[in-house]
Amino acid sequence: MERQYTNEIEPSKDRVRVSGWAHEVRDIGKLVFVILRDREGTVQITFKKDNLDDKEFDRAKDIGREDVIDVMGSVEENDEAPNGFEIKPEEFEILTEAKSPLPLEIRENIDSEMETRLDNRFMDLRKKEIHAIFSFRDKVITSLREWYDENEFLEIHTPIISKGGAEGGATLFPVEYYSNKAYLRQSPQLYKQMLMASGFDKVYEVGPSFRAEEFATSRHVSEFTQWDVELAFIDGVDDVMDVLEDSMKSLLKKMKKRGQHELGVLDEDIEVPEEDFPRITFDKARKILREEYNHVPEEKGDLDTEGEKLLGEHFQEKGHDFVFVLGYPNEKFYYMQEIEEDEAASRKFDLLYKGQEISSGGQREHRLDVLLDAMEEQDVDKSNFKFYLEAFKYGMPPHGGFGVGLDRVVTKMIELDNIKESILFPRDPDRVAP
Ligand code: AMO
Repeated sequence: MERQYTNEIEPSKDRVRVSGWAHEVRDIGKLVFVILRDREGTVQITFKKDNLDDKEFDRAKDIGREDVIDVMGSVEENDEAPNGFEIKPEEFEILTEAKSPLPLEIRENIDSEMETRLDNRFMDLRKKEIHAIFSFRDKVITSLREWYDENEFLEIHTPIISKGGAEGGATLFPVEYYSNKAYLRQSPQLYKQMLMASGFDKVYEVGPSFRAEEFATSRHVSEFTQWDVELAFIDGVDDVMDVLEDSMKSLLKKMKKRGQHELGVLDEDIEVPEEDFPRITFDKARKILREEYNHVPEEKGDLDTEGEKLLGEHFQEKGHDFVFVLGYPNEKFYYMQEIEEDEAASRKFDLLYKGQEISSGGQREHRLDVLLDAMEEQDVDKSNFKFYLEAFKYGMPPHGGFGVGLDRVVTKMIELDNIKESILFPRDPDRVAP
């Protein structure tokens, strides 16, 4: 008989088969109540002494918490059962027994330390709230992919093992590559740009990126999932921001509906942006921080975490969860320099969502001579980028793109405290297992 998920069961006299974990077991003499939990929810199984022969009933009494069980029986209405019905078992198996005590308490209302939870992540993931985060995340990916497919972006897969990194040497993870040294990619940046010279026109890639970040914060991890996009024949950086804005709006709209179940479990809601995302310059952002919050970020070329938070608050008060900041000082060779108002700035933008950067991108420098000068100026070792530079010699169209930190998007959408909550098995400087 085919297995059903608990949320597919309806009260009827028909027989059903369910499999899962014994979430709760209550033995009250002539009755044994087991709450069976599977991926989609829970259902009560009621073993009655009167309905089973003695041997079978004794076996039911042996069921322990978190044992894996398989049950076949009829579904009967019972107002006192959690869903208004219960399964009256006719046949059942204990497929595997769970040892006791459990390494982590997973019943509702019992919180455990983050590190204990991550040490026992397989167990932690059995909790319905934690499970909901990952089914929400799955739906986020489906929704974004739908938008990019509908808008004719080609999904690509570029190498994880690479010769150099586009985001600076300090955060590269080295890999022994036969007799040479290679690195885990920091971003698919170089490859997505090269594909613009191959005529791929509009591409996206969802995959892991790695940063040997030295500090541990609630928004950084060493391995994260990037949603990367690149498009060619753009008229300017606004075309790139339009793609990011439209796809984010579509994501939120879809998730408000599609994620209803998970949002209910997590007691969260989603605000779908009605208006366009404000687009302000980096200089304007610094001015708001200075004049309204007396905040001057330590680094000249960035906003810092506190600055982003304050700027987020500033715009949230005006009804905007999202804000683009455009025209960062040029610190990466691949961004096109100078926007009309400020020659010292680049066409790089960040997108902030609820006071946190969730994406960086911009218009790229597609003119080889200008690109080479920028590399020279920024002391970049060109020999590591030979393969990349080749692509600019034989017809590279104007282009731009961005990378979205998918884990940060999920974290912010459902208001999790730490990015690690949105990652199944997170990596940080102190954790490489499980
Ligand atoms: P950037 O380095 O800003 O840009 O990364 C893009 C986005 O990826 C996420 N992110 C991270 N998330 C978690 N932990 C980290 N350590 C981490 N580092 C980055 C953030 C960030 O906004 N090549 C460019 C993109 C481009 O121009 O196309 C890049 O990687 O959400």
